Amino acid sequence: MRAFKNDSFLRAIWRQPVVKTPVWMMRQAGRYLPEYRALRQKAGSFMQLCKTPELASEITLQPLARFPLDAAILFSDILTIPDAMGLGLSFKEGEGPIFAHPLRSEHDIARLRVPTPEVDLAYVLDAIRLTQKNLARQVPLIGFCGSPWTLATYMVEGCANKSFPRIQALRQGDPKLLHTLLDVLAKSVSAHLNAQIRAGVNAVMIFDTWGGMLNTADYQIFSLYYVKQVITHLLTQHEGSPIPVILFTKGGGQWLELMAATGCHVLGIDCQTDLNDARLRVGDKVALQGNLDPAILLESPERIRAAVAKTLSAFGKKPGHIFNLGHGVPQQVLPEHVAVLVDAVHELSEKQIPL
Ligand code: 1CP
Repeated sequence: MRAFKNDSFLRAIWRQPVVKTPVWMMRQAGRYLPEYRALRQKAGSFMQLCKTPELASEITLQPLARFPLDAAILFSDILTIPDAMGLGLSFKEGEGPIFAHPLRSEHDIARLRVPTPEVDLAYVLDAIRLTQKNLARQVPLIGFCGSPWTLATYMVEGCANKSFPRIQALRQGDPKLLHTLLDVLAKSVSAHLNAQIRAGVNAVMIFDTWGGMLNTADYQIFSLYYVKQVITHLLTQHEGSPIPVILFTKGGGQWLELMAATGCHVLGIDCQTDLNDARLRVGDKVALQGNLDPAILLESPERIRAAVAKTLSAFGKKPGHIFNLGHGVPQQVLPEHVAVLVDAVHELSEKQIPL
């Protein structure tokens, strides 16, 4: 295995002892950083940032220049796959994603093809190669995709629509057609993750942001089944290093045992789930990543430190914890507060007394 200057993230994933609990944050590169906002303005659009490897790489590294984070996550988006399938993605400032050609008919779904990542998503792979060069093995780089179900919600709705009327109607009215869509998405996601692995990412994360809206039976049928399909088809190693898989289902706290049985190596834990309870339930089957409430970052440094201490002690001084938020960094957070969080995780975990 090629060494990293700081490998605590990978050590924690494999549940090996670490001196300090590793920490990274979902959306660590993003709108709370003034240097991100400046670059986005210069580039003109979010997609321009994603599609220009030099800019995507620069943004990936922005939070690492400020904070001693233990992992980098590629700056990109889960919706690049539907864009590569021809749906025409754009982001309106403050309004989230919009597709020019959302899926509106059986014909729209039937004609979808699995993209060829090396051609249709080459800009993501170029960004990975450039970022790895710039990172110079300081810390590992995480690649990612959305789950088939989560991608399907955006592709069918056409935009961010938290009540999901169209995908709910499809699920109730034509589940067979929905399965056709999920199947082509599962193949697309595993192809894209494998291409990311070949381009050099050191771990992959699957974001199942909308799995939690399903009932337990439907979660297994429409989300978990396809996540399992994806994981089954992933390269398990690259250039002699094992490639771990992190699975995050927002609102999935009640299904941790099912999620841990997918073949993933880490479960992302949201803030609705108690970390100690999660650890007791999955035992040493997988490592856990999470789960500080992102809203804490809007409070005072003292309260941030206290909340970090609470999260660390909820997990306990055992191997297998990667500190993270329960969801992404809110836009309004002061970068100085993120510095407080990262330092607190490192300092307090080093001093933490075995429970
Ligand atoms: O400047 C801007 O307006 C863009 C804001 C932004 C950012 C910083 C978007 C639009 N995407 C991203 C980057 C991003 N997206 C990353 C980069 C790495 C990092 O974490 O630093 C990642 C991993 C994602 C993943 C992503 N995109 C998810 C899954 C994670 C989650 O938040 O649950 C989802 C659902 C998306 C879709 C998306 N992209 C952007 C927005 C605002 C959204 C959410 C839309 C909605 O509210 O439904």
